[in-house]
Amino acid sequence: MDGLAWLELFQSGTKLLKIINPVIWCKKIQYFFNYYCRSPYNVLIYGCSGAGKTEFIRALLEEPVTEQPAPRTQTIDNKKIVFENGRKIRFYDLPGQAVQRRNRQIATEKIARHQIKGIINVVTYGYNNVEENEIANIFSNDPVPNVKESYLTTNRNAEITQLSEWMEFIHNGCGVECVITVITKADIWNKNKEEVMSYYQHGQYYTRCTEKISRVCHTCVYPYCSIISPFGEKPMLLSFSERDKQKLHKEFKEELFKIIRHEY
Ligand SMILES: Nc1nc2c(ncn2[C@@H]2O[C@H](COP(=O)(O)OP(=O)(O)O)[C@@H](O)[C@H]2O)c(=O)[nH]1
Ligand SMILES: [Mg+2]
Repeated sequence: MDGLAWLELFQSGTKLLKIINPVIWCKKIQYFFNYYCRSPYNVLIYGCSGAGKTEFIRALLEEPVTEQPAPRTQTIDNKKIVFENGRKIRFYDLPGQAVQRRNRQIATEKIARHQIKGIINVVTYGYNNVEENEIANIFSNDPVPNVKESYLTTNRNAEITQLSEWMEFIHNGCGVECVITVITKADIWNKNKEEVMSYYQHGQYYTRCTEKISRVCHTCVYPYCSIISPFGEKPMLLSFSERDKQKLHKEFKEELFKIIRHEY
């Protein structure tokens, strides 16, 4: 064979390799197997009413922002995220109001039946949704409206109280592999970032929750922001940008991907 024929043979060979690229095919097979043969990684989303659970799932799934805030969740909704390798996480959005305790119990029973792999507890450092009739009472009259400490403390205590609904189910062999605390509404509390992170990573929340369950499952705390929006419709000093929001989103998604691959 002359040189030209060798060159043609080589070029056809590389073309063929591109078509049957083993790396691409391995990835396709892996995706197919994960998507169709492996069950989703089920995650329960806890948090008080107005903490931002529904908005958090929407933001995480990169769904568009709706014109009106989501109505109060009354039933157990579920939504799925699919990763690039075909693994799925199914999120159960639980209603947060005190009167919905029975509905949350139905979901919690799934833990006892070993159907739940993860828990996400959505917290806000006390910045739960504020009803219109409460607005007048919760802001102090500083030059810039500030939320009263007493209001935040009451809501933080409610966060702690709600922990008991699911924490007793977290024990060796229960099947729950990780508990993630998501401190959402970072746009609102970012000015007090150190204080907020410290409360959840080392303070009262840590001693009442994370410290107790970290012996039996992976635990972590992540800041998050689903939407940049003023609290109680009052103007606020903004120390948080759209870029900060996207950075937190990216970091959190990467963490989730690691968790389902047990890379922790
Ligand atoms: N500023 C701000 N507001 C948020 C954020 N996430 C949720 N909210 C607001 O908090 C309120 C309650 O959110 P929602 O998701 O319905 O709470 P849920 O009851 O826990 O499901 C809504 O008015 C949301 O727009 C956030 O990251 N930042
Ligand atoms: Mg909701």
